[in-house]
This record gives sequence, structure tokens and C-alpha cells, in this order.
Amino acid sequence: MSNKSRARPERSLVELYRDDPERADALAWGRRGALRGTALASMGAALGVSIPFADRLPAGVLPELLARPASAQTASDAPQVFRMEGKEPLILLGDRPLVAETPEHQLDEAVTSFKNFFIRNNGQMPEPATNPDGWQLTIDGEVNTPLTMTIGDLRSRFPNVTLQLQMECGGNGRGAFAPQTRGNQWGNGAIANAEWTGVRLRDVLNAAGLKPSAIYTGHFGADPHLSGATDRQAINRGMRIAKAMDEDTILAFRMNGQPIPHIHGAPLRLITPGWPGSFSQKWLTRIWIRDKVHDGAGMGGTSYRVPTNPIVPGSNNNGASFRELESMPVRAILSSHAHGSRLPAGTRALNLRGAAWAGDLTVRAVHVSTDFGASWTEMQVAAPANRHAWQRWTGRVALPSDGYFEIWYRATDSEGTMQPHAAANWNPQGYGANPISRAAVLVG
Ligand SMILES: Nc1nc2c(c(=O)[nH]1)N[C@H]1C(S)=C(S)[C@@H](COP(=O)(O)O)O[C@H]1N2
Ligand SMILES: [Mo]
Repeated sequence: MSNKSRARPERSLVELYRDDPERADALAWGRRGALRGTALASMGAALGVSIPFADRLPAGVLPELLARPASAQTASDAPQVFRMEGKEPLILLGDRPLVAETPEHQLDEAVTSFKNFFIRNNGQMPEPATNPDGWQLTIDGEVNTPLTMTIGDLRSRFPNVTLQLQMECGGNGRGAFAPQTRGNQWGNGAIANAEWTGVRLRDVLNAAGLKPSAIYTGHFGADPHLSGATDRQAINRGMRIAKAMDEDTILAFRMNGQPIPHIHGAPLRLITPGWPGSFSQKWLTRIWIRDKVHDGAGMGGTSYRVPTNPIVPGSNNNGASFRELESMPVRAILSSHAHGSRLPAGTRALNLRGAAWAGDLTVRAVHVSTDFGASWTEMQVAAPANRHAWQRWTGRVALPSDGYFEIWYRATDSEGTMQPHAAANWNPQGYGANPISRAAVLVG
């Protein structure tokens, strides 16, 4: 290590990792992957405590608190806070259109309440409906009988269902991609598991009568395009008919026993659980049944699509050989401890909790490591409240001493697929990143 970097080693190492990770590795870890004494001492000094499991830190892995400072650490690193009446503070990712992420540790409720529900708009907000019951939905295209129905009609004509359903943005976890991709740099907080009441889309499509040519849907909402152009949709996606006919895909008019809040799509929205949130059209006015793959705003190319064969990270691609991102990949979140939490000296165990989900699949296991992945402890994972609800997990891990620790948490889905160590299958718009997550805790 040069004298210059030794003079202010903490900053330089972090900066070096941002600018030139290979050189930083060589300086910090040496040839054989052993953490050099000076680097270790400087990391400990930067963190303010010792790193008891430093000997297990894999080569090239920088302590998470250095790589990703906790928001409270310094004012300059603090994310912008989004405040709205009735909501806890969220992390503002964009204001035009409005995009706000829920801090991961706030996702501690079994059923996500309005106050902790993330926001993802692609266009402007529509005017609130003055007469919600009179709101109309049209089903047309490849159907025998096109229908236009009010919410009152839907509610009285079809069986009402109430389900806990996960809704996760297709870009959740995007911030983990290296190199960085375009789009909102989400952490793990673009997920919600609210209780929705509505009618099954399937029942409504059966009432309209699908023609044999019906293979796709196309969803329209009342929100104006960001540009204000009236001939453009803010977002206009569609799904394969099989998902539209799934018994958990619903036309929702209530959220958590209340009318849907305006910002979450009142008075009528689709909930297409387990698939990217963009399939869950807010302010829903029309479903156009198509005889081909729908081609509206947000379809085709690299939009909500991922490579079928890995591409070179950072390269350009027109998405011609990509596939639609449908069922979301497995992910766990930790809600008992915020990244960067400080705990009293002498704390020798952590009671952990969180949630996990896996798109259309279920979660078989959640494991936690506190020694940088050298050993793993299995947590208890509850059954979902119903299909397509997330699953809560709990567990307890012991700590040997005071110091700097990381909680690494990793879920495995019902097919045995685990979260990878790093964001995989890089794609230009950054979908489907679900690497193992890491939260730092400081004891003493
Ligand atoms: N009409 C409309 N529906 C929409 C969107 C939108 O911008 N307009 N955004 C979609 C995306 S990308 C996501 S992730 C979810 C977010 O829902 P929320 O804002 O209620 O959290 O809504 C989806 N439905
Ligand atoms: Mo999204």
C-alpha cells in the first residue's frame, strides 16, 4: 500500500473499490487472498469496532457498511426522504414520475399497510375519481361479448375474494447490478404484501367469453403520460392468457379492508401477484384481449425482459433474444434490524425476522450467516397465508463477542433455486437482481 493511501486508508480503500476494484483487491488482500493486516486495521478503524470474523471475509469482499453506508451515518450519504400524509418516511428515488422505496426494515408487518407501501408511477397521477362506484371497466378485443361494467356491477355479479398477495416491482434489487443499469436504483424495498379484495379476472373473462384466438391481455390505466400527450399511455403492459386466468389474478377494489388509496390505483386496479408489478395496472379502465403478444408501452425490446443467454455486462443489446420476465425470482428481506444498527455491548444473540417469496413458487428455506458465509443457520419459515402471499420467517443466531457483524440472508425456492452471491444475468434495464443480501450490525 502506498504511503499516501496509508495516510487516510479508510477513505482511499472505499474509493478505490468504487474506481478500480481489482487494484483495491490486490492492495487489501494480497496475492493469496489473505486480508492484509493494514487493510484489516484500517477497515476496523473505519467501522469503529473490530471485525471478529475477519479471517472468514472472502477475498474481494468489502465490509457492507463501507460499501453501502447506512443512511443515518452521514448527512451527505443520506437518501432523500419522501413524506406523504399517512405514510412513514420512504426513500425518494424519483419525483417525476414519483417513485419511492420502503426502507427494508419497515417491511416488518405480516400484511403491508398503506403507510409502508412503496410507490411506482410511470406517468402523471390521474385526477381522483369523483364517483368510484360508477368507475367503468371495458373488456374488449378477442371476446364474444365485449363488456363495460362499473365497479358496482363487478362486485355484485361475481364472487368477491380477499387474498394476501405479493406485488414486487420488476426492478426490485436493481441497485445490486454491476455495472449499474438505467432505472431506479432500488434496494430490496419495492415489495408489498397487502390484503386485496376484488373479483377474479378469470370470472370476468369467462363472462365475456374468450375467443380461441385470445392469447394475451393489454392493460390501460387513466394516468396521463409524463409528457401530457393524450395519445400515449404511461404504461400499457399485458400478460399471457394463462396468468390472466390464474385464480389469484384479481380486479381489486379494496386494499386492507378499505377503498384502495388513490396513489395505489383507486378505485380499480389489477393485482397480478408474483409477476413484475408492472402487470398490476393501476387506475384500470380497459383490458384489451389480443390475438398476439401485446405491444403497448413497456412491452418488447429490453423492457421487463431478460436475456435467454447471458450477455456481456454493460453491453448494448436490442433485446431481440430476450424473454419476458414473468414469475419473479426468490428473495428474502430482513425486517428486524436496519442495516447499520447499533446494539448494546454484551449482546450475544440476535432475534431475526423477515419475509421471503418466490414469484409463482413458494419458499422452502431461509438461511442466515453471521460469519461472512462460512456457516449458515436455517430459519423457521411460515406457510403463506394463501398462494401468492409472502412468507414470514424468524430465527435466532448467537454472536461470540462485541464487534462488527453482518447478517447474510438467503432464501431457497420450492424448486431448490437459491439466491446467488451476486446479481446475475445482467441486462440493460436491470431486472431480476436477487443476490444474497447483507445487513451490518455493530455490537458495543
Ligand atoms: N396505471 C399504472 N399502473 C401501474 C404503474 C403505472 O405507472 N401506471 N406502475 C406499475 C409498476 S412498474 C409497479 S411496480 C406497480 C407499483 O404499484 P404501487 O405504486 O401501488 O406500489 O404498479 C404498476 N401499475
Ligand atoms: Mo415496477
